[in-house]
Amino acid sequence: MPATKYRFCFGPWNISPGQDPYGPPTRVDRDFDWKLAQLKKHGFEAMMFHDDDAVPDIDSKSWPQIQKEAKALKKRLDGEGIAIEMVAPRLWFAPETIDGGYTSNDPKHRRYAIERSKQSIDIANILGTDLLVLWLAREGTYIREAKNGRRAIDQLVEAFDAMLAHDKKIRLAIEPKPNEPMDHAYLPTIGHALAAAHLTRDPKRVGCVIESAHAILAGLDPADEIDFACAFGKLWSLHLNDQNGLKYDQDRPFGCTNLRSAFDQVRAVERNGYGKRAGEFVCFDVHPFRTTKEEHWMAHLTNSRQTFLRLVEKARSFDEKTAAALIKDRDYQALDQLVIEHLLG
Ligand code: GLO
Ligand code: MG
Repeated sequence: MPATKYRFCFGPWNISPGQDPYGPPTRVDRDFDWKLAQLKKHGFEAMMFHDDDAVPDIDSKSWPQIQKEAKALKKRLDGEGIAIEMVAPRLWFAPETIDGGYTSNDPKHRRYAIERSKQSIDIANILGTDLLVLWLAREGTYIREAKNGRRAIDQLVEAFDAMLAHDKKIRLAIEPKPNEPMDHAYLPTIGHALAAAHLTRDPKRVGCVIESAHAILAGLDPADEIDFACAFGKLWSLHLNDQNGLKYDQDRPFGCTNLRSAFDQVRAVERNGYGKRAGEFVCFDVHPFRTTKEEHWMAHLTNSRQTFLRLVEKARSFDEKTAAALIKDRDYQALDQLVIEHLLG
């Protein structure tokens, strides 16, 4: 089988201006045109979009207006030869989603979340992608007793069902994350997401997105998460990045903290053939450090891409024969060193 020729992607939010909960931006934010130009210049082939990245101030606009702007964006990106990887309803900014979207205790707010998700599906149709990513940011609670965990699963499934019914072709890719912004999330891992898929009206159209940092925050190995999702044919997008331990979600450059784990993720991607099918991109959900100067603003993305490609070479040149012999002999001590020498060499 021919080797995968990987194609790369990021979202406009990945060129972020540096604010954190303790301080303001450190770089002057740039407009969409600049970000698109950077994406092209650095050899990325696709962009991911929140619904309000595609149509800013979306809640203040009528559907005809939203449609008009989405169509103009599609025309623009087609003209530039840039694919749209997915659309994601940004359900964590609006006043209606303070207590969560699909699992809010207020029925009006749950309705808002579902209607906005359906609208995102209509936008995805205009933008020519069948993938709706659901990062369930506020589907959890800070106070466990404030919500009913059993009812929350029913509400999530009800919301997924409404989306699946709204469009016969749309695929939902759940992006689990165990915490942040919430204390605990209701679908914290890929196992939870894929199990919930089976409660929906059309499990075939519910899959997942794996983000390296989210797996690490759940105490899991991102490479194992990739293999697990692929065993179900459910890895529909991939957010590679890195994370230094159990802290806030760091979205560090891919491989910058744990090169060996990054190597293992690339091996998992390679052995499962992720990236071969149309619409499969390697996305980097990374942010620049707050200290990054404007002139180095793309480095976290270009470095992630370069590290990924270097690790593809490493995965392809790994001495599989020797590794197989060591595995047969149960000499995992030598196998361990074989990997280290290969990465160092
Ligand atoms: C945050 C998530 C976020 C999503 C994005 C797409 O932790 O990783 O960046 O990937 O909003 O839905
Ligand atoms: Mg992500």
